[in-house]
Amino acid sequence: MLQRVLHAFGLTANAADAVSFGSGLINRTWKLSDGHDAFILQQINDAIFKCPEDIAHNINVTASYLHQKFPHYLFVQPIKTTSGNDLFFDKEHGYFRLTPFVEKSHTIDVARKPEEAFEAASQFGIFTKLLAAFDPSALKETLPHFHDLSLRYKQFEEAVANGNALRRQQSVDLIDALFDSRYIVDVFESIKTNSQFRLRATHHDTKISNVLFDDNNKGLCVIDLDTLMPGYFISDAGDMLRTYLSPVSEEEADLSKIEIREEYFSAIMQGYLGALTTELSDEEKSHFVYAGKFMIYMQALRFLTDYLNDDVYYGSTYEGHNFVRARNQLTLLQQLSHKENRLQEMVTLFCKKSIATNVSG
Ligand code: GN1
Ligand code: MG
Repeated sequence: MLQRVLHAFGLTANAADAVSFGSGLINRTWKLSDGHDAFILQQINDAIFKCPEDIAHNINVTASYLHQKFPHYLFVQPIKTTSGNDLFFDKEHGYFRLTPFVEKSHTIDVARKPEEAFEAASQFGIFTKLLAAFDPSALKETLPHFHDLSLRYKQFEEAVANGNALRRQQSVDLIDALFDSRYIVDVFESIKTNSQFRLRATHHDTKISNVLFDDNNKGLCVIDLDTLMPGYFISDAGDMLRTYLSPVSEEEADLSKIEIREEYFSAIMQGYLGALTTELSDEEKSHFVYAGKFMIYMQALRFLTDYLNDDVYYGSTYEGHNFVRARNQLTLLQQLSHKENRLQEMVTLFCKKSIATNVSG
C-alpha cells in the first residue's frame, strides 16, 4: 500500500524503510527518506475528518497568506502529488499527505523543562499573532463543533442516559463529579455572546509535539494544521495548560503523580500572552486560567463519553482505558482549581507589567 502512495508523490523511497512516527491518537504517521531528503507521510483518518480536502484548503489559504505577508515565517507546506493534487486518495486506504521533514528540527513528546513550554507557547502565540488580520471565515470547519463545550456536555448527558449500562454503573462517582462542574459550560456560553472575545484562526491541537524545535531547542514553527479553524483563544491556551502543566500525561493511571507545576504555568503564560499582549483583549486575558479548565473539562467529558459508548472514538488498549483517562483529567481539573487563585494573580500581575512595558515602549 505505502509503495503505491510514495509512487503517487513521485518518491523513489522504499516503503519498507518507512518508520512509524509520533504518538497521535487519530492519524497514522510515518517518517521516510529517499536517500537525499526526509519526509513525513500521514494517512488522514477520514472516519473522523469527513472531508480531508477541507484540511488541504485551509493549509493552502493559510500558506498563501503567510507567504505573502510574512515570507520569513517557516511554514511547512505539503508536497503535491505528481498529478498536482494536495492529497493522494487510495480507494482502499483513504487519504495521504506528504510534507518535507524540516532538516535539523525535532519534536518533543513531553515538556521536560519550563523553557520548552515557553518556546512552544511562544510559537503558538506567534502563529495566532501572524494570522490576526487573516479572516478566519476563510477557513473551513474541518471538524464541525470540535471544541463546542455545550455540545460535548450534551453528548456526555446522552451517553450517561443511553450508554453501556455496566460501565455507567461503575462510573457513577466520576459522572457525578463531572456534572458538578457544569458551571464551566456556563462560562463558555457567556464567552460566545461576549463581544470582547474574538473568533480567530485557531490551531486547536497545541500539544508540544506539534511544535518544531531547532538543535538549540528554540521553537521554529507550529505543525499539524488539521484542526486549524475559527475558534477562541481558550482552545489553544487551554490545551497547552492541559498538556504541559502536569509531569504526567492523560495516560497516567497513578493519580498521585498528577500535579500543576507553577513554573510551567508561568512559562506558558509568558510565552503565549507575551506574544499576544497587543492582540488579546483584557477580558480574554483574564480568562487564561479558565482556558485550562475549559480544555481539561472538555477532555474529561470526551474520554468518559467514549468509555460509556464502548470506546468507539478513541479506542482503547486495555479494559477501562478511557475511564482511566477521564479520571486522570478530572484529577488535573481539581488540581488546577486548587491553585486557581494563585495562578490568576500571576496572570493579573503579568498583564499589568506587559501593559506598562508596552506603554513605556
Ligand atoms: C486527539 O490525535 P491527537 O492525539 O492529536 C483529539 C484531540 C484530543 C487528543 C487527546 C481530532 O488528538 O482533540 O485532545 O486526542 N483529536 C481529535 O489525546 O479528536
Ligand atoms: Mg492532531
